[in-house]
Amino acid sequence: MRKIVFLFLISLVILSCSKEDNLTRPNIVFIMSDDHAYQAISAYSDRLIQTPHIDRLAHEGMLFTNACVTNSICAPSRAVILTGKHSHLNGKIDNNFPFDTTNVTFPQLFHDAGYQTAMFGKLHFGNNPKGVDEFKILPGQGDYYNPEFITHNGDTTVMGYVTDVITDLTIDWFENSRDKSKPFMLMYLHKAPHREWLPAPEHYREYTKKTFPEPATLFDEYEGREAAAQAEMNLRKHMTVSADNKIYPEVADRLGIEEPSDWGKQVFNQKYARFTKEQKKQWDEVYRPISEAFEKAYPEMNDRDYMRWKYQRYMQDYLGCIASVDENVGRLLDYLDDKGLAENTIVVYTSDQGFYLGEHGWFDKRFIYNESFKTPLLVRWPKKIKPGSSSDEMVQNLDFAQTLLDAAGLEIPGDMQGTSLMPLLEGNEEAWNRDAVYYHYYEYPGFHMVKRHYGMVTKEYKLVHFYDDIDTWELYDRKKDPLELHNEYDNPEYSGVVEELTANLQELRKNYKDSEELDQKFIDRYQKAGIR
Ligand code: SGN
Ligand code: CA
Repeated sequence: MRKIVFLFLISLVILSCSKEDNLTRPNIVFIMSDDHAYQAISAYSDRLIQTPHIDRLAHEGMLFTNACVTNSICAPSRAVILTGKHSHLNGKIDNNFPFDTTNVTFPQLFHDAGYQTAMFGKLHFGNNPKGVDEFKILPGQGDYYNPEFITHNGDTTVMGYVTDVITDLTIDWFENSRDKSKPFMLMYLHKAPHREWLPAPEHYREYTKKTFPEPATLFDEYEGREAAAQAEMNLRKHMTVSADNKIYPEVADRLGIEEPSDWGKQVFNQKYARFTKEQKKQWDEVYRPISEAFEKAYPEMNDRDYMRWKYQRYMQDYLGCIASVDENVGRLLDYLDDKGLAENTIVVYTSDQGFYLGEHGWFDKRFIYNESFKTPLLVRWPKKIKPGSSSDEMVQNLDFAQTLLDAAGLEIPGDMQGTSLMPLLEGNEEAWNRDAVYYHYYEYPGFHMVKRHYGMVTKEYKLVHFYDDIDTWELYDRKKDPLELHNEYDNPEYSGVVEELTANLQELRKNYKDSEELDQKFIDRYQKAGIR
């Protein structure tokens, strides 16, 4: 009898502990959008757009002004975030080859530790994310209008605009599927503002009327930067006037505009075909007159005029997409407030990488240059983070898994390669001693033709090696040359810096277990697959 009473008491203690744990362990809302440039968040800069809802996370939490990625492209970045390992170790070096599902991902660890886990929106790879109790994810890149979703119970199409729909699904999960006896780890992942930038009707009506300031480097000629000169990301030359700028294909044909391929017109037609009758009508009301005006103006445009026109069209649609993201982030934050969940929920806002908004004449990402290397990062956790704080430390998406595990008091696997950001979040900068980060991009040859490169970045300098079918080095003095227009690698004044940084870069590669053998292995992979 005594034994039974003892066992009963013990189980009572265990039960109340885990209940207590579940009440005190933080919830997590990990918000990530796709290709959201920090230049398009007003907490960073209000030159282009106001994003009051995303900014709330900075006002009520911490803004990281020097956050960056390890490999600036979608699926690889997501793999780094999930595994806490660099691309060369998790194996997902590019968007082409599949993700190795034997990798341990941080949602699995949360799941195993008793968290309720869910994922809604764009993952980009795989159709059965491990470690999540419930998911509704877009297949591949997904669609802006009337998107399809992959779910536990097969595929489903949801009518509406993707950013609104992903939020509806998320709030619906809170309302109907949440297990209140457990903490939750939710991944709320937007497709927007990915190319080809289709805003919601209320926002294209507004944004197509706006004019935006041009970046200082819109007409960059890439002097001293051979790899940059060879990339295919220039607004005038490589952005399609149909799919990207939404000029009806018959207008482009009448004007005799030669596109890089037929692809642009096909995509325009495919996207248009997805609209309902009402969506087509709304679209035509705004975009027909734009096409008509363009048809009149184009014959008089010189190259510079055409570049400027493309930049404006690009920004109108890109920023129109952001307006929906901001609005929907606001909806979710309000929901957390209403349900009394805000206090002990860590909310992270980030993007899978940064993006060029006309800087260097570009769109897209991939390069180690600032606009695509850096990524937005805002974190709110009222219990631990001082409102309105900021950090300019060099943190990476590589650190996210460890940070969240650490915040939840969970064990961190020894082979993860990042560092927990908890000391920074708690205002303890002295406990942070990273002075350089490592970067490695692989997807070449491929879309936009950005050469393979790796590099090291400190607060002062950036040293880069472009390799494979090119062998060039670049050095930037980040303080003197924030626009990264002057490659100082061959400047004798910097020879000491070059020598020191080259040695440090080799050391960094070694520490992260990257090597020339691995570089070659990944080149061979392309050879074998016939991609080159
Ligand atoms: C698509 C885009 C490219 C983009 C890649 C990768 N073209 O191919 O511009 O670089 O995706 O983007 S698109 O008009 O078809 O979208 S990523 O974010 O998935 O890495
Ligand atoms: Ca992306």
